[in-house]
Amino acid sequence: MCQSSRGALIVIEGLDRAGKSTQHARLCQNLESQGHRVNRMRFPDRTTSIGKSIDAYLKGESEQEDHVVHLLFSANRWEAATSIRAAIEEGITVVIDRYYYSGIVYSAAKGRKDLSLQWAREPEIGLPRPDICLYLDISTEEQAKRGGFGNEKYETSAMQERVRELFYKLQLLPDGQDIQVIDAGGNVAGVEKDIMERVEQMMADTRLAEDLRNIL
Ligand code: NYM
Ligand code: MG
Repeated sequence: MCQSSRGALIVIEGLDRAGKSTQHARLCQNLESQGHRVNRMRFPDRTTSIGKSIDAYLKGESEQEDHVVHLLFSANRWEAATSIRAAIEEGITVVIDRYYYSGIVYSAAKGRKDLSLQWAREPEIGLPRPDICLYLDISTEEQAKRGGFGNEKYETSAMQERVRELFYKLQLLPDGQDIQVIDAGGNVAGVEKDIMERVEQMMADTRLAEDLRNIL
């Protein structure tokens, strides 16, 4: 596959237990076997000092006011923004497990009037915009079948149902242009193929747009 001059920014999103980590790993391997240079990332990045505060919050080891934790998640992306941009400009494809879509939706799913989708979007403005966001959709019943939830904050069926509704609502807002829904209820290989087809289509469209820009 011929590479476009800049790398792509690809995001995998979805509910907890949707199979994001598996599909993230497979997509990265598939792109590498096609000759792409790939950087793997995930948010929250729990290794930084901001990430460590988020980790403690998610594990219930510390309390945070809802707006504060929202801003910590956002800051955790901003601290990586320069390196994401640099990688893309160097021709490296960056594949991220969760990004600002989760950021917006999980915070808004708390149901506070003073923490709307719109409010939650504001601190994310200016972060590198993905070429594609693949939203892995599974029903909350399927999610429960996959071994239930862990012990982290947000891992309750009531919260996950609100998150799923808001992922749908987000698709009607401007960020929705970047989101493609993947039915992640099927087998791993089928989901992997669906994802690969969408990514290849996106890359072909990007190359076409670049070629056109070069001609005009
Ligand atoms: N989460 C993740 C947020 O609430 N806001 C964010 O900005 C991001 C990136 O963190 N339940 C939530 C969603 C998950 C939790 O993520 C931990 P993971 O991918 O399960 O480690
Ligand atoms: Mg999780």
